[in-house]
Amino acid sequence: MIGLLRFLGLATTFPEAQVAILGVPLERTVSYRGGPAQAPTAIRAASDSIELYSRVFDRDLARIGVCDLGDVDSHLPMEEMLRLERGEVERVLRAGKGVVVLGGEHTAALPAIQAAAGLGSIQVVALDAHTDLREEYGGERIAHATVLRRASEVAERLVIVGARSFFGAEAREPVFAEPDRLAERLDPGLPVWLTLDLDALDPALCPGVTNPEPGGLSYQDTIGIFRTLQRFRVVGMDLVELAPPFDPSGVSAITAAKLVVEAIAAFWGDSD
Ligand SMILES: [Mn+2]
Repeated sequence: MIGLLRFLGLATTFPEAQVAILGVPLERTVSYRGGPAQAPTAIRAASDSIELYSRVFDRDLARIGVCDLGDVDSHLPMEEMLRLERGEVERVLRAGKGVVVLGGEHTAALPAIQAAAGLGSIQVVALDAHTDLREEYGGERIAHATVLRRASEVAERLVIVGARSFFGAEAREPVFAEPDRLAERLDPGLPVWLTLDLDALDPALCPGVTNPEPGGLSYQDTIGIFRTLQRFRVVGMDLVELAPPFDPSGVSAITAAKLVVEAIAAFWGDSD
C-alpha cells in the first residue's frame, strides 16, 4: 500500500482502526450528469488539506484510528460491485468498527445498509434533496432514484432530511423531517445508518453534485444533524453523489472530505 492515495494520508491498519473507509466508485444509473465514479479519489485528494483534529467535536482522528480499505473495482458488473461492497461492509461491522462508504452514485448506499440491517435492526437517516423513493427507475429496482425505497424495506425506520424535490404525491409520505425535529423521529434504542447525498446541501456551497437542487442545508445545519445523531449509536454512513467534473473550484470535494472528518469525530471518537 506504500505510496497509494489514502483518506487523510493515514496508514493506520485495519486491526488498529476504529473506523474503516471504503470507496465505491459506482456510476451506472445516473440520470442527469456524471462524475461520481471519480468521487472517492477526489475526496481522498481533497482530504490532504484537512487537519485531523475536529474543533467542533473536540476529537482527534489520529487517536480514533481511521484506515482506508481502498476502492471496490469499478470495472466489475454493477451486481458484482454491490455484492463485494456488502461483504466488505459486513466484515467491518462484524469487527465492531465504524464504516464510511465513499460513493459513487447513491445506489452505492444500498449494499451497506443491507449489510448493517442483516446484522440487526437499524434505522436510516437520509440527507437528500430528492426523495429517492421510486419503486422502479428506468425499469430497474436498484437505482439511485429508488435507493431510499429499497432502504426502507430493510430498515425499521427511515427519516429523510433536506428533501425539496418530490415525485408525484411522495411529499405526503410520513418520512420527511426538518433538521431540528430529527431526534424526535428516531428510536433511541436502534442503531443508525446515515446516508448523506451531498445534494442535500445548498448547491451554492456544494455545487459539484450530479443533480443540484436550489436551496438546501447549510454546512452548519449538517454539523447540527451530526450533533443530534451523536445521541444515537451510528454504526455506519455513506457519502454519495459528488461529481468532480462539476466542481471546478474543488470546494465540493473539500466539503465532502471535511464532513467525513466531522462525522467520524462525532460518531466514533471517544472523548479525550
Ligand atoms: Mn440521492
